[in-house]
Amino acid sequence: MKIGIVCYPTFGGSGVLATELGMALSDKGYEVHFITYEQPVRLSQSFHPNIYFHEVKVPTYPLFAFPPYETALASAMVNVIMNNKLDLLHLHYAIPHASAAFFARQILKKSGLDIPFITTLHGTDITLVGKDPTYAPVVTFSINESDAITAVSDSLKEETLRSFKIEKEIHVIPNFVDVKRFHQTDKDHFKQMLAPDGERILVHVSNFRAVKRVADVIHIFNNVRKEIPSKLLMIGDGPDRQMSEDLARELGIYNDIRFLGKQEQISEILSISDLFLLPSETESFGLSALEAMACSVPVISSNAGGLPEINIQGKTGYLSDVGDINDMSANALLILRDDAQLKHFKKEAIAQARKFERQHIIPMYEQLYHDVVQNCKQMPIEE
Ligand code: GMT
Repeated sequence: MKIGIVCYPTFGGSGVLATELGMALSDKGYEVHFITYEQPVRLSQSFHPNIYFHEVKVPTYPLFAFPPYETALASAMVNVIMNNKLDLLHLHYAIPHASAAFFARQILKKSGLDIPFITTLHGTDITLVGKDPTYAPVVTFSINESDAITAVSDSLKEETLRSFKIEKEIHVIPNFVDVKRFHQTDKDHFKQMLAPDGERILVHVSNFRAVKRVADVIHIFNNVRKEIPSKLLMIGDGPDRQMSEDLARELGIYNDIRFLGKQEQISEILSISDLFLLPSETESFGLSALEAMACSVPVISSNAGGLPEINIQGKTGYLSDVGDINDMSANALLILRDDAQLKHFKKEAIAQARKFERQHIIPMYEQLYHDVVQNCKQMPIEE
């Protein structure tokens, strides 16, 4: 089967998940065509003979205050589908991918070609951006026009049904992790460099958007650091990075924090970490937390969205109300104070991550692909 994957090519969770999915499918013999404005970051790490990358070019023109990406994307979809005879489009993040796919499909129908599309809802396409009245009518329409809809957690499915008038079933297919790449490896020399006196290492990975509450990360670390020797690794970049660096300086703890920026070898960093912090305002699943758990790192998180579906209270970590920095700090100390306790949480974290191993989850997508392609073949083409 030939599948077109449309996603944001960035370090964000939806793009990472889409890329991991494409790589897993290509390993299973599918031909995968990424259609996006840049090469997806995780794709650049290795060569896959079954994977093609089609760059969406958006020409500028003095008249365009906002170059029409959606139009360029729909045109790219039409060309890639015609040239490569794709069987299916899989869109990650509804905006604007689902409406562009709907448009491309209408164009192709004029040539007697029908191509089904699946929309995977990832998070803020529903919880923040999608609900905005500016986008809501198009988002609702294009989700409903999808041949199948998936959401990455039960929580996101419920929120979608609460916020939009959805006329179709939403299949929950959770995020997954490739434990062959994400597992704890021996990086003691690296740990020695970052924590020379055996300090505990806390870590946060995100795109530093407001929804991630990175200031809470700094405050939690400040509280932990007062009690036990520790270091914090801040991985990623985004709008709130400067603010969090300023806060660290104001609190006088900058020297115990490393702002490492965007990193590709996340599993190596997670391998030396003792605790992952994810105090998000909302989080439909929390792929970064799952990748941390796969590397045996327990998680302190908020209890927002889908996080309770992966982080198990008192087992793989702890969950607190959004913004409850004191509770999160106390929970972090509970895990970090005692070696035996930390070891126990690490064991539970990896056991939980294994439930989301990629070989358990990929077949769910495969089944859906086959059902959707089959249904589409049986339907007459209506313009
Ligand atoms: O919704 C977003 O913020 C976009 C997306 C991204 O590209 O960063 O992240 C979401 O998708 C991930 C993969 O499905 C989930 O694991 C993240 O929890 C989710 N982010 C949020 O809900 C904030």
